[in-house]
Amino acid sequence: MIKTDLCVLLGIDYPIIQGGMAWVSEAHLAAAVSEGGGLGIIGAGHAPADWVRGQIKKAKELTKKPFGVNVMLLSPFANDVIKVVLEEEVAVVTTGAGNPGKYVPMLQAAGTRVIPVVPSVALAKRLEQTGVDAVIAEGMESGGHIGELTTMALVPQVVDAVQVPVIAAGGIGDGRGLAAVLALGAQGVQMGTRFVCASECTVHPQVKARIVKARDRDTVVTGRSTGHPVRCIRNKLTRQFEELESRGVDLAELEKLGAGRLKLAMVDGDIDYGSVMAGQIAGMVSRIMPAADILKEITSEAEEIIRRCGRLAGIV
Ligand code: TUI
Repeated sequence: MIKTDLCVLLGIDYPIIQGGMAWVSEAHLAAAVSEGGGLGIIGAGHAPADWVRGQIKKAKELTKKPFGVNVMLLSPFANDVIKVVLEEEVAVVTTGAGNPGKYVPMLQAAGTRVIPVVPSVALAKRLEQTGVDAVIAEGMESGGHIGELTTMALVPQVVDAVQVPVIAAGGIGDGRGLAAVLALGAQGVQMGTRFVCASECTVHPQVKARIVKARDRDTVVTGRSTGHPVRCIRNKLTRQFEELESRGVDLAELEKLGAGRLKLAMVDGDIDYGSVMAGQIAGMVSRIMPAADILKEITSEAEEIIRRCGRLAGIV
């Protein structure tokens, strides 16, 4: 059994957090991951605060174990979502796509664990000063909105720079990934794409099928010119986006093309013209299985690898 400080900090059995993905990770997935012994996360995305409150209440009905909410800081509703999280006494808040510094004191005061995603050493150090409980160092192998560094390069540099536990994200889809980032000094992993393919995930079945079919080079990054690079599975939409970006069209036109596309894919199942956000490990996901089995499979694989590495190092 792999137990790290992160398991103690969060009261979970496995050092595995499920990424809080907009339009994907709602109460059912979050509760299934938490019930299975990981940390499930409701992804607030751009949703209004009332929707988030409804999902929190549903998750509380489905599990008595701790779960979290991801606050996407580009959302116009981020302030209101934080208020709801405080009122509902959610155990953990993860943040993405920005600096959550101004929210940390109020969340800490309420006893909520705060774990921001950081794409750089600089932001990790700045946020450590504000009192965050851990950081998620997310490499550009991830799906969705990404930074510049790879997980392999980012994680050890963040580990060296901060005292708080570091959770690795981006490019991790199985036990080999978990073992690898433990070797880099991480205390756990966050996985998104692998959990999109959990049986309990309510995303449109076309999205799960597309991920299962994906090969290694099927994701692309668009939006570098807008300052908001996003990794998705290549399709008709990403080709249109690339074409507009190569013509150097203005930001407003690109934003117009992107509007509503994540919901179109994840809820309506349009995998041609919707934004099928997924990480580079999509090519490694070969089947849909219950969240609890994903957690067990990954940790037992990692244990076996660590044992094998121990034998290689002459440790019996
Ligand atoms: O947030 C994510 N992934 C996301 S959010 C999202 S919704 C969206 N849709 C369209 C355009 C943009 C977003 C889809 N996927 N991952 C965590 C993450 N956070 N990745 C990178 C960052 C990040 C970037 C800059 C965190 C902090 C940051 O700070 C900048 C600053 O203010 O210092």
